[in-house]
Amino acid sequence: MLIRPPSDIPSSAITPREIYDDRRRFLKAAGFGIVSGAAIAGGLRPAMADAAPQRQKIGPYTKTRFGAEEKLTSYDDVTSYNNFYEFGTSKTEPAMEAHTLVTRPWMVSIEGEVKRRKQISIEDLYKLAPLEERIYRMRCVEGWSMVIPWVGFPLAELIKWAEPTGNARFVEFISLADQTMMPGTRSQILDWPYTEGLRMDEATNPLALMAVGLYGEVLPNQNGAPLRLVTPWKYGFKGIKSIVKLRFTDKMPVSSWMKANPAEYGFYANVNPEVDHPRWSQATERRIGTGLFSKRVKTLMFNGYAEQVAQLYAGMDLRKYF
Ligand SMILES: Nc1nc2c(c(=O)[nH]1)N[C@H]1C(S)=C(S)[C@@H](COP(=O)(O)O)O[C@H]1N2
Ligand SMILES: [Mo]
Repeated sequence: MLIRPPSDIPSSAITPREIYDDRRRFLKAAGFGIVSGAAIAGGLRPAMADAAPQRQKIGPYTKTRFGAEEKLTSYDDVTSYNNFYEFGTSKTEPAMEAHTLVTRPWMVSIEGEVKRRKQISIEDLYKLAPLEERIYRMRCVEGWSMVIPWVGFPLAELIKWAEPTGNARFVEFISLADQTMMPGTRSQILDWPYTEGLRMDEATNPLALMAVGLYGEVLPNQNGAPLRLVTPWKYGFKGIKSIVKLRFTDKMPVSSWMKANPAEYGFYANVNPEVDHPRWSQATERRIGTGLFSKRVKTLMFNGYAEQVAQLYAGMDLRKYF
């Protein structure tokens, strides 16, 4: 993913969505019926298909004004083309491997510069605020994008509940790093646990969502169950998955990707077609699911959410604060 430019990834490690979909269609036509993505990508191991977790409806939730006009990326693409290094560095591994993640019981620890330094259960988090659907365009730093109907609640509601002190200027987010449930954490590809951060005004922006579901269903493990961050104006790596801790601080947190490669991954990670990644252009993107030879589309400033977030960065040199 972020370690290598897309062109350096051996073709053996890639299953382009379009080829995958063709295989799926072929398998259906051949009478295999509904076969899970895991089974296909793993070479049709029936045991894996059996282990595929049950899909579970989420609700109730409301639809809001946060809906993109664009065509949604298919459920299959959203849930089988993932980045989740705790389950491997390829796009297909998370869907195959993340069934080992146990998401109940699940506690989230609230720490640092807040009045409520507490553990809160995922059940209580669901009760903090009404769930909403938000259709967001998502842009990975690698150059691909999706349109995903998330279900969640504003991060601002969780922050309000936590009651930050006057010293809280940033929020640090920390993922689970369990070597038994997450095979990827047994190798040092990143400095585990995966961590991310937001400035407080970014975190309380109405766009920042704590997602617990997608497509009207409970978040699949590979998408970061049971709780993940979604900040659609930033590159995908800000959207930290399977969160177990929020720490409020007065200092800018150092995220896992900043630690791994500070020249390539900055704290802000705002989508910006004018600031290239040192190893590739960020001017255009490939919308997943639109065909292998479909034209790349122009990437928009702040991923098209400038109206909502540009004021957060007024006066900042976005080449320096990338
Ligand atoms: N804990 C954790 N969170 C993570 C990642 C990861 O490897 N580990 N990958 C990030 C990256 S690079 C992207 S693009 C998005 C992908 O989210 P999706 O698979 O739900 O589309 O998750 C982000 N959150
Ligand atoms: Mo990404």
